[in-house]
Amino acid sequence: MRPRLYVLPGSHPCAAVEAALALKSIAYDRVTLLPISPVLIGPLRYGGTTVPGMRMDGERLVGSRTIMRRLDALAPKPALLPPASSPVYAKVLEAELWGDEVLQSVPRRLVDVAFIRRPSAMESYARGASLPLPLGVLRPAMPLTARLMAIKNKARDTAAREDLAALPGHLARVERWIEDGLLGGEHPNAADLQIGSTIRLLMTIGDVRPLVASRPAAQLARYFPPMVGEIEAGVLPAEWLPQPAGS
Ligand SMILES: N[C@@H](CCC(=O)N[C@@H](CS)C(=O)NCC(=O)O)C(=O)O
Repeated sequence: MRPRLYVLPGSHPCAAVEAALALKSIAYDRVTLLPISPVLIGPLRYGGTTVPGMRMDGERLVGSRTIMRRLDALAPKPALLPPASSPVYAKVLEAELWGDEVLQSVPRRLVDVAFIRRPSAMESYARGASLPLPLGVLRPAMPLTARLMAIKNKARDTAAREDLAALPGHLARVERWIEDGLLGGEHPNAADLQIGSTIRLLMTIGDVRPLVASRPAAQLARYFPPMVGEIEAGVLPAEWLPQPAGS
């Protein structure tokens, strides 16, 4: 049976899983949910309250890393992890975990605080998505949706400012892994997909793009098609932004 993948428009862990499915040439059905709805729909459909979620025969899977492991078992080639006997196996898992538990939340919070300031930008991330309701129906609810998303993700202004201050350090960590050959290879591993999907999303935020695009870490976005969605520069307060490297 074809796996059924549950996603949200613009979701970066969903993009990571979709890239893995494409690499492994696994055909699947995508179900696009509306923001906030996974809390209600997810437990029944795939056993969790966040996306990505997956249903395969009777099996329910939730979480990008869990799904990646399952995809490697389902279609071992190309492998998303080095062999367990390899000295870098544990390091790739460590980078993937950090990408999931630390870096992934950064653009989530930044996008949320930006959407509160510019709810109309939400629409751009849904371009081309097969939504359960027409955009015209959803549009009036976007300001409230932005607030609910921010509450769910604990995306307060203070947290967003801390994220921006920490971003150069996060990118430096990614770049050390690239230098060590752990990330950025010709064939992406699970950590490349986890971190690369986050870097790609960061670069859709116009105020953040200059902090990322000129950095070696930006190359990890190349494992993905260009992303739809854009929050124009000037939405985040200028005083929140660290200076781009080299300026
Ligand atoms: N770290 C987990 C969590 C994923 C997560 O929080 N996904 C967000 C979308 S990027 C979500 O489901 N949000 C629920 C909502 O916005 O309603 C993973 O990689 O699967």
